[in-house]
Amino acid sequence: MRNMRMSLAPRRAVAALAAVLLAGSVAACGNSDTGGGGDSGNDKIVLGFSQVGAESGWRTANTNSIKEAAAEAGFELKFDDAQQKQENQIKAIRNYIQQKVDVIAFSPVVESGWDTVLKEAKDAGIPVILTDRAVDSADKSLYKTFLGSDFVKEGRLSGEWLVEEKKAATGDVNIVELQGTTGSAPANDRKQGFAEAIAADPKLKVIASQSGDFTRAGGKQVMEQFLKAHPKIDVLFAHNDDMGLGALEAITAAGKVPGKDITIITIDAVKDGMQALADGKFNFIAECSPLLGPQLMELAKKVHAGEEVAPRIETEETTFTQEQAKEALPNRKY
Ligand code: GZL
Repeated sequence: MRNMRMSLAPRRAVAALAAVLLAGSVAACGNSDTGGGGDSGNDKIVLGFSQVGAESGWRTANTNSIKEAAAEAGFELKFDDAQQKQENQIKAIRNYIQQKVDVIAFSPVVESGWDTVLKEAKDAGIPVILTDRAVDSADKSLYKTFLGSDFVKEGRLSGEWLVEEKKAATGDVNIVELQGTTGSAPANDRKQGFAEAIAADPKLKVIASQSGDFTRAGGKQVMEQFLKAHPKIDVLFAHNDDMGLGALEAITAAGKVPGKDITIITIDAVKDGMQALADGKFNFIAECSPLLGPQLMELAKKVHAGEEVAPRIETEETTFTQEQAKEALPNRKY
């Protein structure tokens, strides 16, 4: 009998050990900081991303950075292009909530109108990360963090360069401004920063300011209107390279020399903009980095694991003159 018991005992011990190991492995899978998988059932972190659209070279570089970084991090990425429409972004975020993704990230096309859908995500227990653009929600608990640029600083650096560039000018310096998408954080903030900086010199006057929606077509169309309405334009301040590049076509068609007859300042520093700067068609660019992918994935891992993250993480950026663009161009990643 004892032998029987003895013969039974090892089997029971093995069964008990197997049960413990099995329980441990299940627990590890469910709680691992890289586990998750939402409804997809796999153990990858599932990130739902709503992108503004594909309106500019900056946006294309930003999308590439996010997709490449998600693949590198082993995430399952659900990606939606909202074609610059807020209702499409809200629809995408609601889809991600229904699919029970692990983390939601998005670049809000405009600052306002997000509280309802962000509260739905919060009630569903899904952390949200803002990338690139900010929202004006008073309730900061609706998202975990903001990763992106200081747009006011980009506008301010642009204005400060112009103040220095035109300090010896006599008489009024007439400026036209191509604003980004109406209601967007970069448009609001760049306009604010630029205006604050040029207030240092009363000669510098913004005689016209209108949205070109961050696109080349928009920049060309609005610049054509500016040129028809204003015989003396000394400076163009465009909130992004793409609108500046569109404006180049209108300026040359009007028989003026860009970079000489009209001083051109833009923001982003994407390859085509840097080429125009190196070629002397632009005069100054304030950089706005689109390469947010790797930092976004690190943040997504942390918020998914329930770790605290800083409420705002700003990207490192610089500025370029024509000479600096010539030096930097060969090594530009985007
Ligand atoms: C800025 C980004 C802006 C770029 C534009 O972070 O939101 O949107 O400056 C892009 O080129 O369209």
